[in-house]
Parts: sequence; C-alpha cells; structure tokens
Amino acid sequence: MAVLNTTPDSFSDGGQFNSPATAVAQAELMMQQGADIIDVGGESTRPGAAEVSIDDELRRVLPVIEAIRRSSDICISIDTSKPEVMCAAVDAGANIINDVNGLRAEGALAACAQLNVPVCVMHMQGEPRTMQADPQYQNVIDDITQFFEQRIQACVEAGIKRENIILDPGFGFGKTLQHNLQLLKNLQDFQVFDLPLLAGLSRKSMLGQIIGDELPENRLHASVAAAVLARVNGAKILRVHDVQATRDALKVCDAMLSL
Ligand code: 9MG
Repeated sequence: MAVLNTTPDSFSDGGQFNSPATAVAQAELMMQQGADIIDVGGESTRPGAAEVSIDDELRRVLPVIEAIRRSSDICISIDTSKPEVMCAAVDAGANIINDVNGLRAEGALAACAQLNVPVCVMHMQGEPRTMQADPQYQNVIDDITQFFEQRIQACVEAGIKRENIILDPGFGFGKTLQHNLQLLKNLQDFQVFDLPLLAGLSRKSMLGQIIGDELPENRLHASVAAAVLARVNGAKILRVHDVQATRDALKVCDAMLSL
C-alpha cells in the first residue's frame, strides 16, 4: 500500500502531491514500482496535526482519486475518518476505506456497511492532536486485542461483512517506542482474528528514535527493516512511502515464507 498524501502538512511528504497532476504522476510511479494499493489521504494524521473540514478534505482527495481512476484500475484506498468523505471517495472510484479512527466517528459504521467495501480498522489511543502526550496501556497487546474484539463486533452488528475487515494496530498512534516494539515483536498475536493485518511503520518517528535521525526522509533503511519484520510476523499489507525498496525486500521475505 503506497502512501499518497494530498495534504500540505504531512510529516514526511507534506505539500509535494497536492495538485492532481503531481499526485497522479506519483501514483503512476508507485504503480510501476510495484504498489498494489494507492492510499490517498487529505488530512494529516501526524501527532499534533490540525483538523480539516469535510469540504477541504473532499477538495483535496476527489480530483486525485478521479484522475487516478481515469488512467488505471489500481486499487485505491481512501484514508479518512469522515463518513461523507468515505461515500464521496468510493463514488469517485476508491475501493477500500482506511480509517485511523477505527470507524468510531458518528455514521462511519453505517456508511461502510452501505458502501460494502473492505475497511481497515486501525487502533489509535486518543486523537492525533494529543495522542503522544502520555500513552498508557495495562498491556498493549491485550488492550489492542480487546479493542479489535469490540470493533469487529460493532462492524458486524452494523452490517459490515466480517470478511471485509482488515485490522491494524496503529504503530505510532498513541504509543511509546516501547509499545511500538512490543507490537512489532508480537504482531502475530493478532492473527487470532483470522483477518488480514495491515502495518504502517514507514518513516515513522519510532524509527527515527531508534536510528537517531530526526529527518523522515533519512529513514528508508529502517523503514524497509521494519516492513520485513512486520511481514515475517504476519502483516499482509504494508503501508509505505518507498515502494521499490520495500517491494524488493518483501519479495525476499515472501520467497522464504513460501517454503
Ligand atoms: C493514514 N495512516 C498513517 N499511518 C497509518 C498506519 O500506520 N496505518 C493505517 N492504516 N493508516 C495510516
């Protein structure tokens, strides 16, 4: 899953792809490099990010989704928590909903049930503005397992097909470095749900903390290492910025895992 931010303030590629022409060129490049899904987002979810109105988010993502869809049948996911944006994006050609808020906004469950497309339900403690202030868990694996149990039940009760659910522990979303490492090490524990797991570690600050580099663009090697570890521990979908490097590394993983 290749990241395509149409936001001016994303943590790693803010402002680069906020015209349809540059966004489509970037999507085409990422497809050539082996992306299976293009994840289009119009609201930054980095710690401390400001909220965006429905209209602004629609103005950012719809022209990009429409333009990609005109030139390709690649799978497009829409990174949003707003039911209005989910519906308009699917109408414009998106195939998957990627919600960092785990479909907890009012109307999100009903919208996804009606849209009948796969949904990525991500765990986040708190909200982007404040989530890194002081994250606390009794046991990060048990707490997120419990969250998944509750959200799967809520999804199914709302009419979302169980087989349409993808789970994501939400690396960096209300978690310390220690929490993130415990999640990475024990990712396979979430296979109890027998649903696909998505992991997004690419260029995240947890990697910057480990390698001692403040700049997201200097985290390529650490990101590839993290993607490999997540794959070996059961992640089916990796959300990444650097498609070619990750694709090559995952091919090596998959060759070994297929034995
Ligand atoms: C939008 N976004 C940013 N980070 C993410 C992550 O780790 N997972 C998912 N599903 N979406 C993310």
